[in-house]
Amino acid sequence: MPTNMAKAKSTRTKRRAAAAAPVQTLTAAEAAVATMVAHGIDTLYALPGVQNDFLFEALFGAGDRMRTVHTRHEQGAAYMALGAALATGKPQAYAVVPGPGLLNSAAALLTAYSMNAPVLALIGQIPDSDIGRDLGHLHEIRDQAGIIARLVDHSALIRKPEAASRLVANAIRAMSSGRPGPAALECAIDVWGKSGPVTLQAPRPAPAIKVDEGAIRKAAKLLGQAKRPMIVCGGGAQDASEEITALSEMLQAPVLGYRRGRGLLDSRDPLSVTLPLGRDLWGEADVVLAVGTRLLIQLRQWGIDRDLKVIRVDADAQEPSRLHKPAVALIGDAKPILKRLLADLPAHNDKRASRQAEMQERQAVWHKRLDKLAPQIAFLEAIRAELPEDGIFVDEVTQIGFAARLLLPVHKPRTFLSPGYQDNLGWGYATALGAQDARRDVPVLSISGDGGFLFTANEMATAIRHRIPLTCVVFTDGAFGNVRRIQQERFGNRLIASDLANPDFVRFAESFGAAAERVRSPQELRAALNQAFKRRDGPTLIEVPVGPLPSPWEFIFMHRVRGE
Ligand SMILES: Cc1ncc(C[n+]2csc(CCOP(=O)(O)OP(=O)(O)O)c2C)c(N)n1
Ligand SMILES: [Mg+2]
Repeated sequence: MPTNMAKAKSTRTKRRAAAAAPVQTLTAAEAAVATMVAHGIDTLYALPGVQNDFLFEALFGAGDRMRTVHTRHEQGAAYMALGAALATGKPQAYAVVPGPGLLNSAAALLTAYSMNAPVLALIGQIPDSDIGRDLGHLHEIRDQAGIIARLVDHSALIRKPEAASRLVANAIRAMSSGRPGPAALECAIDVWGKSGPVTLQAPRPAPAIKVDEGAIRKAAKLLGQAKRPMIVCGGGAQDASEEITALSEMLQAPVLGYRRGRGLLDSRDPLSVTLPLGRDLWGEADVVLAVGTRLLIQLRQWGIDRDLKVIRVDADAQEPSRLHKPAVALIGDAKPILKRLLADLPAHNDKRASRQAEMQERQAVWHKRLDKLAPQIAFLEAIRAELPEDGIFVDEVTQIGFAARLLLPVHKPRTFLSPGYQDNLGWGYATALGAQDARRDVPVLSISGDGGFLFTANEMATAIRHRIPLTCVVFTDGAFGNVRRIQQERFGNRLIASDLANPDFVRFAESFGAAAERVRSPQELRAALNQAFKRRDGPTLIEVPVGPLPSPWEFIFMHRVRGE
């Protein structure tokens, strides 16, 4: 197109956009809510309080355009937003009062940061002109903005209605541009309700990142000529499952996903591996393509040397060189980068024999050794038999969870939610509740130990109130079992702070109005899950009493296979 024509067209487009966005008189809260709706956020997980009264008034006014799901504790609201974000891949939001409300939600916000999850936190504030004066207002906390700035990369204070829409739009854009992650906006008690002239901001697409063609060619050559290529993927590869599958096939490269990378290559493909086989393969590889992963276990536990060339694909330009200088770093979204790599690779790729039979054999050898975890495996088999392929499994820091990371077959991306490097006990139930709320079309299964479950079990009331059909299985051993086993094995049975007094979990769940039963074997668990997944109007709890379970740690913390 000639330049003058292009200019005329862009002026026309701008004029049309301006015409479509008239100035309206809105409160800051109405502007914030309308902007979230325009950006596809249709649910706010929230717990009210006086600082945010005008926000809830705006939510009431928004009617069906914005659902408000209120929880029983702020950590529940924030974990629910996180679960919804992880299950959908789309931005989600929660709102809480300042001070204790913010701090109650902080573990979930921290987890959203660690997992690069697009969660928007709306946080109340004391009167605008008193912020920072330490006067002792209700819920005042010193330097709230400073605390927030340590938890998220993007934050701002809404000070007038005119700015509200732009600040919300900027926050949502920041949440999914570059390295995704949470954002937070504060707004004072006397600002949410103020009216002013507002131009609602429409969503703008994330800035396109130019793919480095030279780096693509270098990566394609390295991978094409590699004798033992391998792919490692993490949470940043969630949307590139198709490309990873195609690359694996083209290169006959095994794909390692341990927690957040599970399911990117279907577990039924013998090239799809977890730990510990992944570590053996890392020891043999000559070129590794690492997609959306910090590669911490590999570089720190398993080691690195000059014989291994690493190609990093990451949305964050800082990440690839943090621990080790890669041979090639490709910066941007995994999907378009891997698409370009797939287009270039055939020109450089060696003829490759199928590794299917070899990998099948090696998987079988490890499965024999992993049989040490037979009691956990039997329960996981019952779960896999009933949970449909697109059903979502939400992991916890519990014995069955550790085994699931190694052994549960996962068929699709975003169907295995695992808490990343925070590995925070108690994330499970509320995060799963958010996943189930956002994905009503598939069953979601939360697993917990008796320790982790009681962190957010109060949110069963939320499941009842909002008719969220989450199924949870609680494995009860009367202990912080993981801690207890370490005290037995490493500290000569000097048991401290690891035995638990439990409620009757079945009666506990029933008292909320949930369906509940106790089962005593994998067969009984399977039958109970079958019934639970059919129940679509409310939650189910299944308690499974277990004894001490065999330790998985030898398969997780494994010694070095490369370098010094
Ligand atoms: C927020 C948080 N606090 C403490 C821990 C330490 N921790 C790891 S496992 C565990 C015990 C888990 O007990 P339970 O949920 O009953 O699972 P089990 O090991 O008995 O299967 C604890 C306290 C943690 N991971 N996260
Ligand atoms: Mg336990």
